Amino acid sequence: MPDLKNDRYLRALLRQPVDVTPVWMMRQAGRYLPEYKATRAQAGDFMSLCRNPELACEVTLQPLRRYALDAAILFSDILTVPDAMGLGLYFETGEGPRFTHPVRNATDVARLPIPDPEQELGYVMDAVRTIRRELAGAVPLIGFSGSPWTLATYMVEGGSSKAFTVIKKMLFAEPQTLHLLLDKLADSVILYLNAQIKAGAQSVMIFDTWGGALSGRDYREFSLHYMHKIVDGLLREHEARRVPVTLFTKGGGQWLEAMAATGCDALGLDWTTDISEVRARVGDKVALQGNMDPSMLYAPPARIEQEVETILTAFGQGNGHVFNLGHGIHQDVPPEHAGAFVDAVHRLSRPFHQ
Ligand code: 1CP
Repeated sequence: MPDLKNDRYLRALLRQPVDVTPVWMMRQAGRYLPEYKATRAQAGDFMSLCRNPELACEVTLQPLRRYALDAAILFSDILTVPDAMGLGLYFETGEGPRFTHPVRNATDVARLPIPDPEQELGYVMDAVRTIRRELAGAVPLIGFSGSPWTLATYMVEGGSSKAFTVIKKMLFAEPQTLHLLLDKLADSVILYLNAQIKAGAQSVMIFDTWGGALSGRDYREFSLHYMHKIVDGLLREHEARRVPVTLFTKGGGQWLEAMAATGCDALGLDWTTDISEVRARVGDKVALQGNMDPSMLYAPPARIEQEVETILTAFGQGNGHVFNLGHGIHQDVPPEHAGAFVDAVHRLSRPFHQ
């Protein structure tokens, strides 16, 4: 791609040849970096950081200054969408996200607006435009959203959850209400991601962090169905370029064939699946992103390098692999270990592309 100095990430997502395996890290901008903590302190709090396009751009670029990453990811959060629907997002120190007005019944669902991405979420689009300008074609920019199911878990539970009892009560006792909510979220996410693409996101990823809490049948009906609707509604080509779409269901290893059948370009894998088996199952349909256990970054660099080699060997020769962690980087990982990881992927992957 003429306007991109490094297009390995996009090429790998489209299963085209690359010189070395591209790598980025989920949550690569975050609290393990002292410079992130300093910028967040400057912004005041997390949501003020998200709402300030210049500072959101600054933290997006911070990991790229340290490491030879092959992609930038928009600094924002999946919960900006429910916030824009009027739920009142706030962060309780040490407790994670909370909503002042959780969604509990059909009346609450009917009242929810579908946000206009250039209005209520205009600060996200401004961040995308600012980051694209500052990247100046160094690497591609990834846009993202939560999946309808994952967003709904926060909206109905009122915050983070471990057992998901409130949303599962809605799922089993009032499934039509949940379907109305998920459908509204799918429509909101389509508008939101298409606006990110128009603002400059060169690929998009859908985070279904909590899809793995469902049975196989419920996953298809309440999560995958709505991600499929989103994939169908996305701008797949923009300014004559393919915009690759990645789906990531944490704990979704059993359902990868069904996920690939949505027509997405790539699947994100957590560390519980063996990437060689996954390649045999779906590698002729989609690219694969993953899948080192993020806790491996606590190990000494020599052990990290060994693990990188193991995963590269498991994927094997050829195209269609984007290296990543199987979930977000932990906040107490030593930054040098992340550097050892990124360098190892580039250094050790060359023989797999000859
Ligand atoms: O204190 C802080 O600085 C806030 C910590 C933090 C950060 C760094 C939150 C709050 N969000 C983010 C950024 C973020 N969130 C990104 C930035 C881009 C990157 O560098 O990767 C992205 C892509 C997300 C997405 C996100 N937010 C997901 C999906 C991916 C995943 O990690 O599973 C989820 C589930 C959230 C919700 C959320 N936001 C923040 C927290 C602490 C949480 C998780 C709460 C929980 O466990 O339920």
